[in-house]
Amino acid sequence: MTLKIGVIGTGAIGREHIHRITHTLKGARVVAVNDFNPEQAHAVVDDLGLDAQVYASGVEVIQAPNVDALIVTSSGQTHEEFVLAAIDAGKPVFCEKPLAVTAEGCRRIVDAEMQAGRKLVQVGFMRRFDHSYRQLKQALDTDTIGAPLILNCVHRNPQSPSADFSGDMALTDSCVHEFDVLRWLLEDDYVSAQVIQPRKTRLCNESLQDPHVILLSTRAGIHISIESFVNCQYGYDIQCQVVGERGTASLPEPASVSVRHAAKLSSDILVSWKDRFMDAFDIEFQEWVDATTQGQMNGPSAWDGYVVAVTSDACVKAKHSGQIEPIELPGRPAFYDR
Ligand code: NAD
Ligand code: ISE
Repeated sequence: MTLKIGVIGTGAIGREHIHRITHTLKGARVVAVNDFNPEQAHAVVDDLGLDAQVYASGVEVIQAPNVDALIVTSSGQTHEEFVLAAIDAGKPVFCEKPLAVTAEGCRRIVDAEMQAGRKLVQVGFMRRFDHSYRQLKQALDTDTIGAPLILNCVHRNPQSPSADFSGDMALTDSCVHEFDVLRWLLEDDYVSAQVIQPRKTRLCNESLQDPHVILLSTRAGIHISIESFVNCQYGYDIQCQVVGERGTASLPEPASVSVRHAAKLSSDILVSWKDRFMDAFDIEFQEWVDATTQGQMNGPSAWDGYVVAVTSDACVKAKHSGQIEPIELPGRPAFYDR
């Protein structure tokens, strides 16, 4: 069976995902698209050689009778409306992060999904599908370094990821990937957050605080430090080191040829999330297509999207209060037990 997909949002990542479904993955086909900018949607259909209809609105894509499942890759503030409409139509939906721009919005999605009585939502936290994070998790799961005590993490982008990247987006848009992948890695939840605002780089928009240091504590008492630096200039650099009782384990660096030349030893650093996580996106979507075709939903859930939103809200509060802020989560509903 071929899963027939409707895509809402044909911007940077929408186009990437349409390309991978059409040209790399198996078992799915994009049959319907929409974007706020219809010319762009038509251009994507033409450029990628799709046999797909361009609809005038996202809701029409969701309701199209030949669409089995949805991918929502429009701007973050539109996600809640489209995910709720997909749940209402009883159709599985893959939503890029953030699931919604507020924790309340994520909670409305959680409640609607539970009301529907069936898991329909997956959130685009692709790092869980990345080979290097999976290797790191295996090292922890097999108790190689003993119990984790401290995590030192780095999330650096060469420049602000978009023209509208402002205020607290380092916490609500960028570090959401750490907030998700670290609780998956540790199988733990956060209990408090503190945000430090170091000396600002001069190499970005003056109104932006960059970098940030985010300090999280978990239920088990693990201390996590995340450096977020979205204008680091030199490349796209994701690091994670776990300090355990008997040793340390670090995320493997992306493979690159090691060059010895002119009295220097060098290797490449990637510059974009598209390249750093290309394989992770492919695995994420192939697993989603396969599971959805079988009526299952196994990836990061609406509950995971909600927990991340509660965490980023606490970080925003901590940044502005200068205090250590609690992260208070209600108990996970049995509906989301794995
Ligand atoms: P983008 O601005 O390039 O594309 C967003 C598109 O959504 C635009 O084409 C815009 O016209 C369209 N749009 C806006 N409102 C709409 C509406 N109401 N209906 C239909 N289309 C609408 O942004 P992007 O970089 O592609 O990001 C899109 C989403 O993907 C964001 O939520 C972003 O956080 C997420 N993202 C995730 C990753 C990742 O690593 N997982 C990377 C980049 C972006
Ligand atoms: C972007 O939206 C992503 O999701 C990237 O993975 C992240 O590195 C970047 O900071 C975000 O803005």
